[in-house]
Amino acid sequence: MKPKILVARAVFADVIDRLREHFDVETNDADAVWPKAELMQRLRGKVGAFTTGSERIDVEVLDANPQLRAVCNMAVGYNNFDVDACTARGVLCTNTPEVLTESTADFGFALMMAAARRICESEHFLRAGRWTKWSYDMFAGGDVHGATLGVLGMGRIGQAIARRGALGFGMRVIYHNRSRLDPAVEAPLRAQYVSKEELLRRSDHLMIVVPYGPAVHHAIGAAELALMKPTATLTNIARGGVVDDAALADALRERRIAAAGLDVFEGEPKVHAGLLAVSNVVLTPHIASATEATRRAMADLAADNLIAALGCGPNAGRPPTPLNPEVLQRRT
Ligand code: 8YV
Repeated sequence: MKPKILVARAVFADVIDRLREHFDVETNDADAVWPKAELMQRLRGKVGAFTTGSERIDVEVLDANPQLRAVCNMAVGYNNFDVDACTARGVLCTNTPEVLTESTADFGFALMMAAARRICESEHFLRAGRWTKWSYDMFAGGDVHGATLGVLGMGRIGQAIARRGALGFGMRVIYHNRSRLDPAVEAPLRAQYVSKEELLRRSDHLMIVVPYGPAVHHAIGAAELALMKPTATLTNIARGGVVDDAALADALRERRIAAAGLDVFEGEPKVHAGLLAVSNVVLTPHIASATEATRRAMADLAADNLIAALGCGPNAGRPPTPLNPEVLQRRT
């Protein structure tokens, strides 16, 4: 009998077929976001789960399913996993780093440019039939080229955005991170490490790419927004919760910063009413990694991880991107 797994959201059919070669697979053909009780119930008897950011794997879920051996996220972010609780129970966690870096960086840059150059705001104006004449200051925004790009969270995606800014757009790059990068990594990006306060004060375009965790909850709130230039933009492609959305909506409404580009939200898919009410923000539904090729690569990597984590396939026991490899060492 094949081991049982759960694929918690709809995904490419050929990826499911590949999983079926090794496992007895329960799928979610309706692509519903299951409430926690239903997720726990569907996990009964499953040794592995293919998950996305929508499925929270916490102590309650784990304790209701002590047979679980691996949870494999189709996402680089893994704040939906309680990794420590998984490790304590011998459950391997994996994510999908690298494969989405460039697509996500492209999207972050596009959001920043759309916010700075007021692309969505002006498009809505045109579609509403309000364009009757050219004016010297119509939708005048801020320049991106030659401006100061501030990156909060200089991991893989932050570095890919910095590269676009420095090499493609002649931007000065400043960044803040838990720790300073090796100067050999900074040099080709022409990136300067600064304090968080200096980052906020100097950035013309602030890019939030820091992974979410309790330590960065509301890392950008009213006090931080108050340090920013009135001409600055803020782009968040990290996670909802890093930015205090209510405080950001106030700052945008009162034009204390010029504009924002947001792909992630606190409590998404709900979006704060204050953000929906202002025109100087570009809002997208968590699609920064959404290119056909990248979503395929993410799904393939999550499946590779699950197959290997459960001791199948050519890499049995050696999943490519484990988050808690100590679980594997304990298994040998
Ligand atoms: C995913 C993401 O699309 O990888 C991440 O961390 O935020 C996105 O690329 C989303 O989390 C669905 O799993």
